[in-house]
Order: sequence, then structure tokens, then C-alpha cells
Amino acid sequence: MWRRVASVSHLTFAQKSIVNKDVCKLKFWEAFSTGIPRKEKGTFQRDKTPFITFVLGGPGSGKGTQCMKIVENFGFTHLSAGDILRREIASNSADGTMILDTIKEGKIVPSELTVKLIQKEMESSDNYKFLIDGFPRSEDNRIAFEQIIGAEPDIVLFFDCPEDEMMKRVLNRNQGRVDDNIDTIKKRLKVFSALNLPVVKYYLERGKLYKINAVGTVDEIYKQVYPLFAQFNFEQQV
Ligand code: UP5
Ligand code: MG
Repeated sequence: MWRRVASVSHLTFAQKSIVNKDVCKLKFWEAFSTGIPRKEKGTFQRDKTPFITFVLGGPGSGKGTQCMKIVENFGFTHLSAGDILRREIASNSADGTMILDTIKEGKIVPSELTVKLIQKEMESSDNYKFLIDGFPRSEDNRIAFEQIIGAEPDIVLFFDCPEDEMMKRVLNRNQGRVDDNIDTIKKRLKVFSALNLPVVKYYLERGKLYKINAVGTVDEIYKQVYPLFAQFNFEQQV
């Protein structure tokens, strides 16, 4: 069983209500985990409740860049769903070709496959604090995560950035990504606004969404991000 470790005594009423929702979440997690064979190591043997942050935003909105800074300051494990899928392609796995074709088209890889890969990473990590970057990209992704992992995010960051700025950043990246070309970026932006924005709205309505203005320098943007994590008083990572 996982145990929550963030101290809550200093939190505002609104923040405590988020934590209260997590108490329900913990029961859900435990109920879910009892149906699953217990493993020597892994998700269901932890003595800490996971602290899960979903990091959302369009292509080039700065998700990965800001996650690196959160990792440095708060000791999170950064799971970029896009990076995990790119590693799967590079490993020549059975799904590699399908994933590559999907990414080239700016479409979304089947939810169950992505969630199982994320689950593998979570289970093999000794950490309990996770940044899940670039996921969920659709309602289908979100529901698959809830069903397979049996948990909801504690908080959701949304990097809000205008399309022209995102396009400029992606085209200037020069890291050889197969999807960093003008045709694929246009498709990624369309998929983002059609499928990802409903997820953003869902978490807004549940009071979990933190919208960040993603225009400005990296440090200016991080000034908005830092206090969101500082408020939780995380214990030192064990
Ligand atoms: N940069 C960053 N911040 C800046 C700033 N403030 N000012 C100026 N420049 C800034 O940043 C992008 C570039 O901008 C970098 O060069 C950076 O230095 C600069 P980055 O932090 O990399 O932005 P990020 O939001 O992470 O952009 P990314 O392109 O990674 O986002 P995507 O969501 O498009 O990509 P991802 O890797 O998550 O997914 C790729 C594809 O995989 C998807 O299109 C999809 O086909 C597939 N996928 C799924 O199917 N399912 C999933 O769950 C996840 C992915
Ligand atoms: Mg990224």
C-alpha cells in the first residue's frame, strides 16, 4: 500500500479539499490493488501513496523543459509519454512500427499500450512522486489510466501557449524528431485542440487544474510553477 507523506496542516481549505479527494482515491487504489497479484516489487507494494502530476500543454509549450526544473527542485521522476514511446520505437519492439507511423501522423497511440508502458516505468521506480508529461492526450487516455493504474492525478499542470509560439519553438528545436516538421506540427496542433482540451476542461471542473502562462523565458514561467510544488512540503525522498 502507498502512504501519503505530504504534510497538509499548512494548506488552505481549497488545497485540503484536493487532499480529501485523495483519501477517497487511496481507498479506490487499495480496492483496485486487492484484485491484482501482489508483486515482490512494484506499484502495489509501496508504503507511500503516489503523488501524480499530469503535465499538459500543446506541442512545444515547454512541458519537458519545465519538468526538468521540477525534477531538480522537488525530486520527481519525470515520465515523458512521448519519450517512452520513442524508446519503444528504438527498441524494435513489436509495436514500434505502429507507434512510429502514429507519431509521424501526429495521432495518438492506443491508450492501453501507452498506459501499460507508463505503468511499467512507475512500477520499476523507487520514487513516489511522478511527473507524467504529455499524457493524457484524450479522454480515452484519461479513462484508460484510471482503469489500469487505478489512480487519478493529484494535480494537473496546463502550459497555455499560443499556437504561433509553439510552432516557432518546435521548428527551432533541431533534435531530429520525426514529428518536428511543418506538416506534422499542424496535425499535432489540431489533435491537441480537438482531443486534449476536453481533458483540460475535465480537470478544471474537478478543481485539479493549474493553468500556467507559458509565454516568456523559461525562468519566468518556472516562477509560476515553483510555488505550486513548494506548498506541498514534500518529505525528502527516501
Ligand atoms: N523552449 C522551452 N521553453 C521555452 C521558452 N519559455 N522560451 C523559448 N523556448 C522554449 O520545448 C520545445 C522547444 O522549445 C525546446 O527546444 C525548448 O528548448 C524550447 P519542450 O520543453 O520540449 O516542449 P514540450 O511541450 O515538451 O514539446 P513536445 O514537442 O515534446 O510536446 P508534444 O506533446 O508534442 O510531444 P510528445 O513527445 O509528448 O509527444 C509526441 C507524439 O507522441 C505525439 O504527437 C503523439 O503522436 C505521441 N504520443 C501519444 O500518442 N500518446 C502519448 O501519451 C504521448 C505522445
Ligand atoms: Mg516534450
